[in-house]
Amino acid sequence: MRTEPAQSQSTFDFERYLAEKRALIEQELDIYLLAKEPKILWESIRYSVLEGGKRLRAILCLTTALAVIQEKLSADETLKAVLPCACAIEMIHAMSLMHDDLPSLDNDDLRRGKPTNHKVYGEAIALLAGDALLMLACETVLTRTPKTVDMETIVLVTNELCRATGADGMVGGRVYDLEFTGRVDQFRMQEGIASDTSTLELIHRGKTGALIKFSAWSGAKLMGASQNLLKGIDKFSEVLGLAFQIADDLLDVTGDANSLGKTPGKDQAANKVTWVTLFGEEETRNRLKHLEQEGLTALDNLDCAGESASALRRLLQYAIYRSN
Ligand code: GRG
Repeated sequence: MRTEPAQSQSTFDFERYLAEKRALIEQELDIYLLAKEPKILWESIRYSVLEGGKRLRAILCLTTALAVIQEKLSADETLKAVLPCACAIEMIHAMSLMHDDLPSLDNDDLRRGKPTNHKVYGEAIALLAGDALLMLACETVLTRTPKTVDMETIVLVTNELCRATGADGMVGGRVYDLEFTGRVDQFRMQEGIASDTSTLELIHRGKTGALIKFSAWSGAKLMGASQNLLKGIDKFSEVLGLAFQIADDLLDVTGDANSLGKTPGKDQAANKVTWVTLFGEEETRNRLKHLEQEGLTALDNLDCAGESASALRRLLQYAIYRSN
C-alpha cells in the first residue's frame, strides 16, 4: 500500500520534471567527461554522450531513488548519491549506440539528428571511444558515488551494471538480434505466434530491457530499498523495457528522420525480426496498450512516495507514446 497517493496527473508537471532531471544529469556528465588528451578521443566521447538524447534511463534511475521512502537523506542528497550511477548508465547507453551505428552492425549515418560518431571521427576512434566509455562507466560508479552509500552496495551495483551490459544482457541480446535478422518469413511459416513472441522477448529483454531494468533497480538499491520494493520495481521495469523497444520498432515505420533524429525504415530493409515486421502496426499498438496496463498495475502495487509514483507512471507512458 502506498503511504501517499500518487500526485494527480493535472498537478504533476512532467515536462518540468524531465527538464530539471535532464539538466542535472547533463551538468554532472559534463564534469565527469572533462576533455583531456588524446584530444580526438575525448572529443568523440563528448560528442556522443553530451549532445542530445532523452536521458530516459538516467531519469528512471533518479526517480526510483526518490521513490524510496527514507528518513536519512533529503531529496538533494538522494540525487547526489545516485547521479554517478545515472551518468554511468548514460555512458553505457551512448557507447552502445556508437557501436550499434558502426558499419559492421547497423551501418547508420544519423543519430540524435547528427552524423553518427564514426562518420565524424572514423570507425577506429568510434570503436575505441566506446571502449573507453564502457570502462569509465564502471569507474564512475565505483569512485564517484558518495560515502552516504556503503561500499558493499556500490560494488554490488557495479557488478549488476556489468551483467546488464555484457553477454547476459545488452551484448547477448544484440547477438540474438543479429542471429534472427533476415528470418522474418521463416518465422511466419514455421512457428506460431507464441514462439515468435518468446523469441522477440529474448531479443528485447537483452538488447534494451536489461539496461532499463538495471536503471530502475540501481536507483532504488543505492537508496537501500526493501526486497519487496525492489521486486515490484523489477516487475514494472521489465514491462517498461519491452514496451520501450516495441515503441522503438513502431517508430521505425511511423516516424520520419527529422523527428526521430535517425534513419527510419531500417528494420524492414534489413528484414529484422520486430513486433511490426511479424505482426503489423495494429497488433503492435494493441500490444503496447496491453503493456501500458500491465505497467500501471505493477505501479499501483508499489509502496512508493508521492511525486515519484506520478513520475514513474508518466515515464512509462512517455516510453510508449513518444515521437522520437
Ligand atoms: C555494450 C559492449 C557493448 C556493446 C554494444 C551494439 C550493442 C552492443 C548493443 C545494441 C544496443 C541497442 C542499440 C539497443 C537499442 C536500444 C534503443 C531502442 C535505443 C534508443 O534509445 P533512446 O531512444 O535514445 O533512449 P536516446 O537518443 O534518446 O538516448
